Amino acid sequence: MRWVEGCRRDGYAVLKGAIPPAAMQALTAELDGALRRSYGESTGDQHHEQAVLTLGPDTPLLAQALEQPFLHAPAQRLYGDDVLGIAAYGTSHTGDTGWHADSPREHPQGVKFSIYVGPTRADSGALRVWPGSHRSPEHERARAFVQAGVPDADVPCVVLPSDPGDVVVFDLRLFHAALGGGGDRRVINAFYYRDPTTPEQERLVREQIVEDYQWLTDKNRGGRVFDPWWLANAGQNAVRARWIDRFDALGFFDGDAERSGRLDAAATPLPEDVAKRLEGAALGWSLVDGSVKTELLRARFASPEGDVLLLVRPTEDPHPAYARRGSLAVAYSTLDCRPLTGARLRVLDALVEAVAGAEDAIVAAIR
Ligand SMILES: O=C(O)CCC(=O)C(=O)O
Repeated sequence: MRWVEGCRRDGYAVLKGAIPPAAMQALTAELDGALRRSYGESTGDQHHEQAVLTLGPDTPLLAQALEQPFLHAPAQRLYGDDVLGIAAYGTSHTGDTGWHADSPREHPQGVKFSIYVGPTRADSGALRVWPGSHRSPEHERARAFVQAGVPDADVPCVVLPSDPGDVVVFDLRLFHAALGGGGDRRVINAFYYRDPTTPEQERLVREQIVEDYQWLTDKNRGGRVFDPWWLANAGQNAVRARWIDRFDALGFFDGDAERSGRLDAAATPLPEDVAKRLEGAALGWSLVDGSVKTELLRARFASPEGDVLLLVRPTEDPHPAYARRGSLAVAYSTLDCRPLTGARLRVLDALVEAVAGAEDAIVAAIR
């Protein structure tokens, strides 16, 4: 069976030797440099990943990778010629990455390409996946299983060992993990979305992209996802030019005042009274920072259970990932890859309840 059919059915594929050794060496050197510039010589803590966006002039090869045939062509085979290249970033993982899916949603449909720059095996951080969990009802079955607190190593899976130059392809809805990885497991990542075709799909893509970019900029310590250099597209790459036009049409840049020119859409820091109410409600957590704009409050909290980014919208938002609390819809995104099960899940859910206690102040802020 061709890999494309396998990937559609099972949610994953490994493209062996897709990147020639010389290109791999150059990409790896860029990744190493970017991680060093951002984090110094230290590797991540246990359970905490380092991440750098790679769409800027400091990493020109990685920035172009999204539109180069070695990644773009497989993405086109999966989702058609108009597939959208959404982001490129590098990571260094330390320790195990627990079971999770990168997206719980059916839209946008998307795929991630992960290129491990060192060899990985079952006992050294190879990606492992739950085949078929990118589709319902297997997705829900896998979710219930991993959230029931089964040890990570006992979750039924297929292990995907890889060598430098291999591209591990997996659907954003597929449950995956990496165990036994030790320190500093470096990965070049790219992800793509199927171009939405209906107004409803466009809306879902727009919503998701706001969260993706927020997540990426948070991981990247505040850097911009689309570096002005990438947007300037000095080399006039036709694929990139089409993506930028499409991103504009879809409203991806709405949260970016500078890019979109829509300054009224920009977020402002949390008003002091809202920050106080949140801090008072979420005892045991410290509010790191936050912002508000129309229909969206973001607040980042720190606790011994890790950092978490909370997104609060009005309750009319039908997004399935949001919990409804009174007139609010609340979602959170953890900022590390520790498993979201058992006690940790309960503590994070309790944070949602606590924050919902400041409902009136939040509603006033995002109105
Ligand atoms: O290598 C790893 O730690 C897994 C990475 C992962 O889960 C991801 O990229 O979503």
